[in-house]
Amino acid sequence: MGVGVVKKALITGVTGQDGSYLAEFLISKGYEVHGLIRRASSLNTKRIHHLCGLPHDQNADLLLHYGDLTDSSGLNRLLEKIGPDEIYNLGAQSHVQVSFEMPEYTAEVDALGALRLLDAIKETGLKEQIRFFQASSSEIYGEVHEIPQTETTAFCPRSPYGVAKLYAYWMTVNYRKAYSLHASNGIFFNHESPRRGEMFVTRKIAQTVVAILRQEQECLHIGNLDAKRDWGYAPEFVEAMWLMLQQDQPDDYVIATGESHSVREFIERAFSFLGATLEWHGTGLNETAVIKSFEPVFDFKLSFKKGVPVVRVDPAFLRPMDVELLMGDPTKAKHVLGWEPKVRFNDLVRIMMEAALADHATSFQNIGNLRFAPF
Ligand code: NAP
Ligand code: G4F
Repeated sequence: MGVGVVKKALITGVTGQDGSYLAEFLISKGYEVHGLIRRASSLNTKRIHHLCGLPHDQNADLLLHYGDLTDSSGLNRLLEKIGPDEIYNLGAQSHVQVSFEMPEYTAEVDALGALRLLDAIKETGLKEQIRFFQASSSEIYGEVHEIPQTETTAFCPRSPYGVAKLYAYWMTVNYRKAYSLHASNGIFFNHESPRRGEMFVTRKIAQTVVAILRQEQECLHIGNLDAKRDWGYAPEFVEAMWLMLQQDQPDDYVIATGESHSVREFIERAFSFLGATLEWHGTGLNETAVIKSFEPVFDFKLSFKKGVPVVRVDPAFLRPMDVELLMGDPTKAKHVLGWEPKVRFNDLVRIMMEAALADHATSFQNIGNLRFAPF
């Protein structure tokens, strides 16, 4: 590519948490950024609204195209039309619990969606030009075989989502080897932010804890308290995606913090951010927590009802199978990409809680607690 030529990137999943941060990042690097969005009955663009401009605006930072990962002909047309230099495949049915309810659809989008893009690249004649990033997931490790997990740890997924992502992982490797595509997998461990969907546990906890201490909600209904996750900060993770595509050689990388904490620890730290400590009672489905002490650290009114459980285990949020412990080793990413996480667990909880307090001007009662029929 000659000096001064603007690089073009296509992002699937641009309306999601990572897609929105990646779009901002690539725009800041001077890319022409295109995003794939699904048609929805109401607007699904709140995370990227600030990048979109008006319909007649030729100079909008982000150019949107309707499409879907289940629609090969649309994807093929889009590649021909845009002629991207880099494709970031972030689109997915990304909720693990939902994947147990919609296994076939999850495979259609998360597994075959990646294949459709890889094959479109191979068939368009742009194979020499396009570099491809696949948003792989630590869910592909599933059952714990090794701690911490590295690029060489065995895969043993424990959800339809994990299985679908593993198919996409291997297809990416296969297209790289068979057709010399510049195609890389980022094996991303959990990463969070104020833009995280409300149905994921960190955002749900942060928002609900604020609602409880403002007496707008009585209790946090939660699933597996003892699952451990390696939680990082999403804006840092999108930079790793870009770094992978700037390498001469495509490869696969673990992107993680190297720390692991339980859902229980996240809850305790979220309450303690507002000055409350918890006392746990019972076990299993009967486990609850009440507030043991409360010393307000903010000058606005916060309070709670004494002796009333503020956390309850609820079977509606338990999965048929869960991944018990994820902890990634990002050494390869550090050495090859020069990528390192900066935001650690305590900072992350603070970021999520500060955002929940700020959000609170708009109502979010019971979000993340939508009740569906139990399994
Ligand atoms: P997210 O917030 O749930 O965003 C998912 C995106 O995919 C949304 O833009 C969604 O569009 C889009 N999408 C869903 N179905 C689609 C379809 N059929 N065709 C086209 N687009 C579709 O997810 P995220 O947290 O940003 O994660 C980004 C990617 O990284 C995902 O592939 C996820 O599986 C993977 N990942 C995430 C994490 C994490 O901790 N965040 C960790 C490992 C891997 P709508 O807005 O219209 O729903
Ligand atoms: O926040 P979660 O739903 O994230 P999960 O299942 O780890 O998946 C996320 O990270 C993956 C990377 O490892 C991504 F590939 C995937 O797309 C997604 O972004 O749940 C985290 C843990 C789980 O063990 C879950 O069982 O929290 C536990 N949990 C306990 N109570 C809950 C709840 N999870 C949710 N969503 N809601 C609960 O009430």
